[in-house]
Amino acid sequence: MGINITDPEPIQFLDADGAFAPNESAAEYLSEIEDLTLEDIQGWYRSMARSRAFDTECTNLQRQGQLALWAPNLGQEGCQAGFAYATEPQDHLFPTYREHLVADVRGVPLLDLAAQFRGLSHGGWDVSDPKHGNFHLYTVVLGAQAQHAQGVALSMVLDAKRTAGNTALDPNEPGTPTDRAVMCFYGDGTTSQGEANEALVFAQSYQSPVVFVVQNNQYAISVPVARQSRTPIYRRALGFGIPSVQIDGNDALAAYAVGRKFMRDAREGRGPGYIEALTYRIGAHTTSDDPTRYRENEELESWKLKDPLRRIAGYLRQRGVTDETITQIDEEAAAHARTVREEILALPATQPDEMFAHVYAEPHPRIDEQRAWLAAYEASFAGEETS
Ligand SMILES: Cc1ncc(C[n+]2csc(CCOP(=O)(O)OP(=O)(O)O)c2C)c(N)n1
Ligand SMILES: [Mg+2]
Repeated sequence: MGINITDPEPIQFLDADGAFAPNESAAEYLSEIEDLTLEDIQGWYRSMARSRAFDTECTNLQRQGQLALWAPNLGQEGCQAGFAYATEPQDHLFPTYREHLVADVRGVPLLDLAAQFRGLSHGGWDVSDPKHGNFHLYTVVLGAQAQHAQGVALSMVLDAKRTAGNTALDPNEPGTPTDRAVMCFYGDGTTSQGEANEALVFAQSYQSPVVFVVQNNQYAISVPVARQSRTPIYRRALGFGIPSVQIDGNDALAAYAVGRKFMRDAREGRGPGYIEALTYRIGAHTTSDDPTRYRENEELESWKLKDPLRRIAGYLRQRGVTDETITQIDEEAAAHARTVREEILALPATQPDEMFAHVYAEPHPRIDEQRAWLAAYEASFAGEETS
């Protein structure tokens, strides 16, 4: 037995070829893109091309043993660009482990991302450094960042209240304008996690300025989204009383327009929002995964036709940007990725022993035991060729 709700069409501005053809669902967001210039959108394309070239390099570097693991974002660049550019400098962003484009836009050096996947750093980057654009650390524990994001959003409410001389936190009062807000990313599979749902309870109760962005890339590793939910994911948030919409996630304009509106609403004290972006992970879940084991080639090919880069490039061409300009942007992106590749190759080798150093402040017998085991294991290879 189903619930009788008619789902509106996912919000879309551009068709698959990049023609500007906003659908009915997009109508109320049209004003959000009024101030955008062609240069702005060309800048988005630059970020998308940069991200794709970097992603391809990192996938290859993992195959060459230079990175321990890589989580590709190939295919998800459209919504990542739109959402990244929809945020303001003072906003805070909480990623999963796949928002490489967003990290780049906010100022996190791509080398820092790669170093983490090489096993060289425990956290990644210094979030308190203003250069890193309030882009928080990658989170592999699914859904944990939803609670962190909601907590930081709630702290923004408390700060605003304190400034106004009112420290009471009353769930019955309307939201508080905060001037800044939080964007929290997670995937379709993560919407089933307890923590992701608990964060929605708190966000709604306290009208926290947080926008949850679900990149529905159709899979949680090998589990298709239909196994997570028999109804569209965006509806989950409606059950919590949180405004929620579904967008074409390969349409950067749609992500920008909706992201901008929801983030502004959050900053103005109108509470949390939830956006489901329908996209597709063209690459593997991570370099440890073989997607041919669980998805059909036809499905992959059909999504490649909706490539977000091709779509924005098509839009730019229709607005008069020349093929030469597009090619030049692509070449700059490839050159940039080669530079990062050289930097990655120059990084020091990992020191596996270091992983035990920061587990506890004090020495611990279990950790000592594991360290000793690793040392003995490594010693067992002594004298072997390691090339
Ligand atoms: C709490 C927790 N459970 C399980 C895992 C193992 N795991 C890593 S990624 C993943 C799938 C996540 O899927 P989704 O939320 O759709 O994000 P995507 O990787 O597709 O971007 C799982 C189950 C984990 N990292 N954390
Ligand atoms: Mg997924």
